[in-house]
Amino acid sequence: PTLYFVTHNAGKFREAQALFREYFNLEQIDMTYPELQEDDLSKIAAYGARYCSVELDRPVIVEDSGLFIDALNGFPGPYSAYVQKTIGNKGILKLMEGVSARRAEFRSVVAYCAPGEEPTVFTGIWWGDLLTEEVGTGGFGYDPIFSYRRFPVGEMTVEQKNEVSHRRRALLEFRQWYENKLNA
Ligand code: ITT
Ligand code: NA
Repeated sequence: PTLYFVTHNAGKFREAQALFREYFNLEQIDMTYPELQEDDLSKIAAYGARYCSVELDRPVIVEDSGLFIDALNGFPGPYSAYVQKTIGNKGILKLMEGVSARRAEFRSVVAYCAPGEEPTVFTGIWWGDLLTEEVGTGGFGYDPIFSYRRFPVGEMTVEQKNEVSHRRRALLEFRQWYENKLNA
C-alpha cells in the first residue's frame, strides 16, 4: 500500500522515505494545511493530520518538529519554521554568542490519521549541542549548527542521521504501529 506524507519539506520526506523503503511505499504531498498557533507540537500535528485526511480523503501522516534550546528557554520551539525562514542559523548563532550552555534538543511529532478516525501521534527527541558556526552541507534546516556526540549533523549522511535522530524515533514507532494495523 501507499502512504501519503503531507509536507513541504523535502529533507523530512527524504529521511522518512529511507526509513520506510522496505516496508511500504511513501509519497509526498506538498500541500498547505492550517497550523494551530500552539505550544504543543502534538496538538499541531494531530490537527494537521485530521485536516489533511479529510481534505484528501485518504490516510496521511504529517510531522511537526522543532529545535528547543535550553539557554533560550526552549526557543525557537514551535516557532522553528518561522525562525529558520527569518533569522536563520546565523541569527540563532548570534543569539547564542558567548553562551557556554549549548544543550538543545530536536523534537519530532508524527501524526497519522485516516478519514473519519481519530489521529494517533508518535514522538521522538534528540539531544545534542549547538555549534558555534555552521558546519557541513548535509541535512536541512538547523542541521549545520547541531552536533550529536561531537559529530556535526551537517556532515552526516541521511543514513547516519536516520540511526539516531528525533525523526527516526518517531517514525519507527509509527512504522511498527502501522504494520500491526495493516496486518490486523
Ligand atoms: P512542513 O511542511 O512539514 O510543516 P516545515 O519545514 O514547515 O515543513 P515544521 O513546521 O515542522 O516543518 O518546522 C520545523 C522547523 O524545524 C523547520 O524549519 C525545519 O527545517 C526545522 N527542523 C525540523 N527537523 C529538523 C531536522 O531534523 N534538522 C534540522 N532542522 C529541522
Ligand atoms: Na510547517
